[in-house]
Amino acid sequence: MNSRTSRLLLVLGAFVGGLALFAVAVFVFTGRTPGSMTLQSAIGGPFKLVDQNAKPITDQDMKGKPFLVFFGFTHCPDVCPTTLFEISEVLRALGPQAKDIRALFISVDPERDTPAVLKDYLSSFDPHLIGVTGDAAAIASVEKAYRVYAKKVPLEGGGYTMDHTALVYLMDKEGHFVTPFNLKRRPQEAAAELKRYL
Ligand SMILES: [Cu+2]
Repeated sequence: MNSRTSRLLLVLGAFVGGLALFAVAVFVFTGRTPGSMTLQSAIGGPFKLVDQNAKPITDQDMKGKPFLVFFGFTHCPDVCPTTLFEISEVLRALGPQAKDIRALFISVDPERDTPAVLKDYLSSFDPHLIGVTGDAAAIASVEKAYRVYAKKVPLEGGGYTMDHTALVYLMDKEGHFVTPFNLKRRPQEAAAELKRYL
């Protein structure tokens, strides 16, 4: 396993560990297993950003349709393109119903990922994908809301890459977190799960 992969696993582990701790804490403090409401409200929330056409996009625009959220950056060498490809396959498997859900790719690298850069990058993937960016403060705030870890890592010889949480979040019509969305299965199966939240 290279250091990059192990770092990503660490990030994933920290996230899952954090959720488990949260669930345990709720259990200890209240003496009952957390209801869906408490876990749902732990992830997600308001945001004010812009899409790949430089149009404003907020959490209010997400109301009424379930949506997927994935945080990443266009310079990502492997995880992001793979994930966006997998999401594209699921959207394709949804057929005409792809218009009834939304899939957001939120940049953790707003310095380089301008709307124009996102638009160009996403032209390689399913057209239903929505690229999202914003100023540093707005991105930091949405990362916090989704409990996303993202950190700049300098590269030898200049430039930088980003370490980041690589989970895909499934959110329901009301914008509540449902579950991390599993893409490691047949696109038809993943699409069938999404249809249950329409
Ligand atoms: Cu990435």
